[in-house]
Amino acid sequence: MSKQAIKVYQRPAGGWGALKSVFGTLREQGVLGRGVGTLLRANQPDGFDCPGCAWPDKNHHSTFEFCENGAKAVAAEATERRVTRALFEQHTVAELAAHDDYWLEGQGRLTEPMRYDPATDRYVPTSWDDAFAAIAAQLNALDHPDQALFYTSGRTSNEAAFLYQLFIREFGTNNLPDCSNMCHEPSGTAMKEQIGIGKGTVTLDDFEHAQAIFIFGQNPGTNHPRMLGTLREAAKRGCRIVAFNPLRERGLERFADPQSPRDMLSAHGTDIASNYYQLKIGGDLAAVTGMAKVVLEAGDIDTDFIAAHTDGFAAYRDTVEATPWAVIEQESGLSEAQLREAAAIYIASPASICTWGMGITQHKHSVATIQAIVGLLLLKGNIGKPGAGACPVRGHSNVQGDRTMGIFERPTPAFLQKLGAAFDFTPPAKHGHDVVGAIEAMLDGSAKVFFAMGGNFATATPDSDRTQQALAKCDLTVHVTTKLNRSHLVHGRAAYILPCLGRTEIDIQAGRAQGVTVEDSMSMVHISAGMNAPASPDLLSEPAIVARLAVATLPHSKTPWLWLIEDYDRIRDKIAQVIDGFADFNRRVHVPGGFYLGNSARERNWQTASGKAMFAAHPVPTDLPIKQIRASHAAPVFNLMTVRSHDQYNTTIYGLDDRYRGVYGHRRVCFINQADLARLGFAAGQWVDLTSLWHDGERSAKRFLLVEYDIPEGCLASYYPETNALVPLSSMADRARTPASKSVPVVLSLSAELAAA
Ligand SMILES: Nc1nc2c(c(=O)[nH]1)N[C@H]1C(S)=C(S)[C@@H](COP(=O)(O)OP(=O)(O)OC[C@H]3O[C@@H](n4cnc5c(=O)[nH]c(N)nc54)[C@H](O)[C@@H]3O)O[C@H]1N2
Ligand SMILES: Nc1nc2c(c(=O)[nH]1)N[C@H]1C(S)=C(S)[C@@H](COP(=O)(O)OP(=O)(O)OC[C@H]3O[C@@H](n4cnc5c(=O)[nH]c(N)nc54)[C@H](O)[C@@H]3O)O[C@H]1N2
Ligand SMILES: [Mo]
Repeated sequence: MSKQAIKVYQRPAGGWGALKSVFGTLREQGVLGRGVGTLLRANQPDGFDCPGCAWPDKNHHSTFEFCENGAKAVAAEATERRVTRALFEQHTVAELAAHDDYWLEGQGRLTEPMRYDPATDRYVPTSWDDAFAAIAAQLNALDHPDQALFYTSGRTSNEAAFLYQLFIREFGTNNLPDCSNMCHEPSGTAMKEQIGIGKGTVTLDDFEHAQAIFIFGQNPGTNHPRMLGTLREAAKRGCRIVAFNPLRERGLERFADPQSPRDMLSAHGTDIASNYYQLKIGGDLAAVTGMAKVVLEAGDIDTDFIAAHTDGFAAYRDTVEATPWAVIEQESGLSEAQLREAAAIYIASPASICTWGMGITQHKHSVATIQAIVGLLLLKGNIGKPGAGACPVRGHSNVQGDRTMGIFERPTPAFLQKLGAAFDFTPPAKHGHDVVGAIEAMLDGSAKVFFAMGGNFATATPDSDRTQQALAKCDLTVHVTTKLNRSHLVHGRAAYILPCLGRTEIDIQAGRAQGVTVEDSMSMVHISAGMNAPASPDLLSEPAIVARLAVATLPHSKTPWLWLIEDYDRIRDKIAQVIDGFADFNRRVHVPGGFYLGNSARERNWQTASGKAMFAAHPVPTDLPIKQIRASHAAPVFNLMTVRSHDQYNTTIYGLDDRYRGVYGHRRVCFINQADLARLGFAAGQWVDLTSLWHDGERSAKRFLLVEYDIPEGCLASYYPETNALVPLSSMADRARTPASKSVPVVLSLSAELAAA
């Protein structure tokens, strides 16, 4: 280990460190000059939507909003580096697969369609027409359309997503797994049932009026850096910000806004969280139950709201009141005094927002936890009034829009009916596979074709070894993509790489530049138009790829596919016909700043089974898998959460540092509490293997550097995706089926070669 591998970061999030990092990235991608120009067009009314996160921006026409990680996402797409046929001539697929993901990403943008040639184990150039004809022939040769799976990652535009789901349903299946299945699926499941809509109820304006903001299981300093600007403004006007997180994430502690001279001149920045609770992994349901107990005890509830707008209150109250403090303290890892303090802030605040991220959704009990958070909000009528509401902070920049467009394996009959009527066909009614179901279907041979619109399925999904076996069993794998990644190398018998335009690039159809649309985390829909020349003249746009594949696959389709993509306004007119909330889409989206889709719960219009908002009674679970496994094991079993470092975008690795957590030059690290190190007789700086324990067997991931860290005892943190091999396929959220990648039961052992040395 080099001396500089671990070094405590003293500075605030943002600030000079962020500026330095942006210019380093632009230089590395060879786009220092053009890159700055490109960045200045991010999130501007005539520019493109930042391909980073889904955090909204003020009316989409503010001054340039600085964000280090958005800049990295833009630079990665606008890079000067290119993958040409030469790379594939030089390397067999087996040789490419021997490189790590950082190297694959570093090769740059793909430039022409490629076909896998089994005779030479190489990808070889092919024409678009040949590729579409061959893929269509294989799709049409299946015994049933349900033997094909069509994955979507959340960068895909509304227009592409709408055409894609239409193509898939005309083809005859609802097998539409998407990245949301691994992400905010529990938020949708919980909120749809409870308040009648699976989306956040707040807008950015609410953050200007909230008196308290509670942030659960989210690391905005890295994953939604523009949220820090919003939080900084809130903190400065006296809003209380309360964080629940096993780690002390720097961005939640303090932030220096690069646009504020005062922040930049101070070594400290602006304080963000006034209260920081380092709870145990998975302890949020217990913590929120504790807070609700205090609120109920104080009687400080909105009885008018509860009477008029909710049901289930009595059973909820009984469940909360019956939960003993001993259980709450034990399961949350926080003291009664700490939870009373947090509850006092909630009680004193006339308008509160709760936000959450993957620290909440990727657990077995995630749906119950989210319903408990929303329950806490309902107690004081904190939904549907200014400055208050529920805010699941989405990941990918258009993951929410893709769902709105029908990327969903369980569509409602009403949606299918409208889609069928608009395009004169009968969509399939049978529900399709989600991500975990798709992997199982490939493993058991019932699915034979895997098609991906973006993403990196082989690496992003749980149980990497089994997922990769699953993909390798397919007859055909196809990836629409911008960059080379592992999923292209873990391929079926036949395989295609179809390179597409990115969001920063000009998309010309029938001689005219086209714009696409996206929906952010707060239901704002706006237009996005690229301004860079395409990375290669041989790229097609995602809508064009879908349309041409549809023409090749569906000879009897009544949809005018090629006419639709000549002018994306035509696609939007169809969206307006099918999707609720999109009436007059073209006119509304061309207004600078776009438009708000609206949110029924925000209007206190509860589209639930009972017509009211629902209090859900969820006892604090005391029998989670980690507990059962601990009970049957002699060695200390840890609860591992798999998180993002500062230098990655999901499976895309930008660099090897995690600056705010003080890690440099390493990704295979394991954060551990000092007392646990002592208990194991291990020391920081040693290398360990991680073995996860599950009822169907053990899984291991080798060689992680132990880093002593301020994390609760019994808890560990490591980076995703290096640890995905440890996540059992069957370990997932109840009801939402999201892989439980924030609670993996593991044991540690010293790495073999080093133990011997
Ligand atoms: N730069 C960058 N931006 C991104 C992404 C990226 O990879 N890079 N990914 C995008 C995507 S798809 C998504 S979904 C979002 C993800 O954004 P986040 O939700 O912030 O993602 P994670 O890094 O997984 O961080 C989870 C946080 O939850 C905490 N945590 C873990 N377990 C628990 C728990 O049980 N309880 C509590 N209270 N906290 C817990 C962790 O310490 C960590 O701070 O970001 C999006 N934006
Ligand atoms: N252990 C563990 N596993 C996790 C998570 C975790 O926290 N822990 N998080 C989960 C979450 S929240 C998510 S969202 C998933 C993410 O899963 P995915 O969305 O499948 O993965 P990404 O890494 O975001 O996909 C990156 C790839 O997308 C392609 N790409 C980039 N831009 C474009 C574009 O404009 N068009 C097209 N067609 N392709 C493009 C590039 O080839 C790039 O390599 O991972 C999940 N997996
Ligand atoms: Mo995500």
